[in-house]
Parts: sequence; C-alpha cells; structure tokens
Amino acid sequence: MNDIRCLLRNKITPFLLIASSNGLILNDFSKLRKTETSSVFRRVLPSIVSVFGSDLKTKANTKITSSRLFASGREPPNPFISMLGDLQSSIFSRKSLQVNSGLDSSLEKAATSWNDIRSHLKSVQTPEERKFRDNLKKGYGGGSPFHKIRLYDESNKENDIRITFYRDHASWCPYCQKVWFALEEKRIPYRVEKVNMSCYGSKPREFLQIQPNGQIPVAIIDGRVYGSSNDILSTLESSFPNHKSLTPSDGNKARELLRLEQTLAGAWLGWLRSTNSGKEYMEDTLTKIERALKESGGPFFMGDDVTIVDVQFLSFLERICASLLYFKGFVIRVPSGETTSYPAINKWFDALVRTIFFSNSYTTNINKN
Ligand SMILES: N[C@@H](CCC(=O)N[C@@H](CS)C(=O)NCC(=O)O)C(=O)O
Repeated sequence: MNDIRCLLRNKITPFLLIASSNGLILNDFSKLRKTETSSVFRRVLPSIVSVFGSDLKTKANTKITSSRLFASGREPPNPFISMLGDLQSSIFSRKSLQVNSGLDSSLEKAATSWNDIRSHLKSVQTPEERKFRDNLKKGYGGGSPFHKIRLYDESNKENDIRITFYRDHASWCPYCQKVWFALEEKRIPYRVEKVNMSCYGSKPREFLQIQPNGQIPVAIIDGRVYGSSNDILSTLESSFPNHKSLTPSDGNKARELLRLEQTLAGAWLGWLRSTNSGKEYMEDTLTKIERALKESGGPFFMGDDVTIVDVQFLSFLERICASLLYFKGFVIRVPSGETTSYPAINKWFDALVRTIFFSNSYTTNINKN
C-alpha cells in the first residue's frame, strides 16, 4: 500500500504535469526541480517493480487480471485501480504475474470497503461538492473538463445550444483551451465532442469528414464548421452579441500585445530546445510582459476585465510556467506573498483563477500557487 501511495505521489504526478494543461496538473509539481524529479523517478522505479512484480510474483501462482484482482464484481470498478492494472500488464509479462490463490481474499480483507469510502466521502464533502455529479449531468456548476453539455444554470435550455465544440479527451490542447475559456467566460451554451489527439491513434472518420486536416479545435456554430481557434474565437464575438464581449476597446494596443505574445512563444521554445542559450531573451520578454501588465493598470492585459488578448496569452503562459520550472528550474509563478521579479504576471494569474473557467479544482497549475 505504501508503495502504491508512493507511486501516486511521486510517479504519476510528474507525468501528468508534463503532459497536461487543463484538469490534470497536480499541486505538488511546483515544488519539483528537474534534478529532484529524476531522483523521484529513480526512487519510484523499484516501487513499481515491488508493486507489480516481485511482491506479487512470490506470493502467488494464479493468473490475475486487473478486473479480478481489484473489482470483485459486487462493487463498481474503480477506474484508477484498473488503470494501475493496465499499467502492470503492459510492464510485466503474463508469466511473471502468476500469483497465489489466497491473494484475492487477503487483499479483500485488507482493503477498505467501498461503502466505508463512500460514507467517509459524504461526511467530508461540502454541499457544493455533493452536487458535483448532478451538476455535471445538467451542465451546471463551475467549469469542468467532464462536461459533455454546458448550460451554466437553469436560465439556459438544451434547445438553446447552437455550438458543438470538438476538443481533445485529455484536455491538453492549448488552442482548444483558448476556445473553451472564451465559451465559458461569455457563458455561451455548448455541447462537447471529445476527439483523440493523433498521438493516441487515428481520428474517427466522422471527425475527419468535418475537419480533413484532423486538427482540433473545431466548432460547429449554427450548422457551419469552423476549423481553427482564431476563426472560432472571432465567430463567438460576432455571432453572440448578447453575451459578454471579449473584444478589446483599443485595437492598436491589442495588436501590439499580440505581437508580444508571438515573441513570447518564440523565446520560450528557443530556450526550451537549447541547452545553454535563450534564458536572457526569455527574461527580457517576460520583463516586457510585466511592463505591459503594469501599464494597463491590470490585472488583465487591457485593464480590469479579461479580453481576447488574455485568452491568447493564457494557455501558453501557463505552459511556460510549468515547463520552465520543470526543465530549467526557472520560477515565474510563486506562492502569494513571496517575492518575485514578476508580480504583475502573478497578479494576472490570480485574476484568471477567479474566472469561471478556472473556478474548480479540476483546472491547472495556475491556481495552485
Ligand atoms: N492553428 C490551429 C492549430 C491547432 C493545432 O495545432 N492543434 C493541434 C493540437 S494542440 C492538433 O490538432 N494536432 C493534431 C493532433 O495532435 O491530433 C488553431 O489555432 O486552431
């Protein structure tokens, strides 16, 4: 059990962190540096062997499968446990997983029952948390990667929905994140269709029929297909005039800031790919961003409310914070009250955390400061 806990704490977290943006990045990553992380992996590897390999091997001689070992059939399967089971079967051959027949019953005795877990959960949940599943089904509550339909509250009806939003299952895609954020901020009702990214295999034929290049995001708005994040964002502005506007009041200023966003992307990737250069250029660019945010009066790029400029910056600045910390040990986002060279950027993140998109615990590292 300790091994599994260790696995959860140390092994899974860095994976999720590297991989993900919305919904998956866990809290304690901000404390890891690259060197620490590799030592975590070194420490964790024996634990995996111990959990999935030698311990089971010596105690057992019956074949186990994740479904038999972890779900007795009387209780609903725990998806996380079956994930461990899948991991186990991909690492170790069937032969090395011969276990003894007494293992099932001893594990069952050792494990806390689902009923105990369920009643403990109920006793510690807030009323808002208790409503979570029901809200998800109805499309209500804070923003969540689990919504398949999004109505926000009773004031919207399923028949009001004019948009189908195609985004990736894992919520990794930064371009999808921009559209998703804008939909939420404008409180436009939408339906979600999840599509796998190419790294998980080929795309469904029905999706390729509407988006032949296979890229996400895609949105069908009033029956018409929009196949890039910028097209979708501008259509949301023009086709939903009764919703909150994200259009900046000063177009010239906005264009200047969007050029800075392009510079930022170049500086980031330049430093990330290089072993010894690019840091100064990155720092320079961050200083320009810091200055721009201060000049606007903040907390957002165009002043006191969020606009499309913030939408363009958010998914990359967020990934920049996580990846530079991980790969370069470079800190941008700090716990509140801590000294930083980037107070305006931190204030900007704090303001974003209060938006509906980031309003629950299933969002990203930006609200874990
Ligand atoms: N210009 C496009 C770029 C979108 C894009 O590059 N999407 C990536 C995901 S982040 C993609 O669909 N890649 C194919 C895949 O991985 O399935 C936009 O802004 O919408």
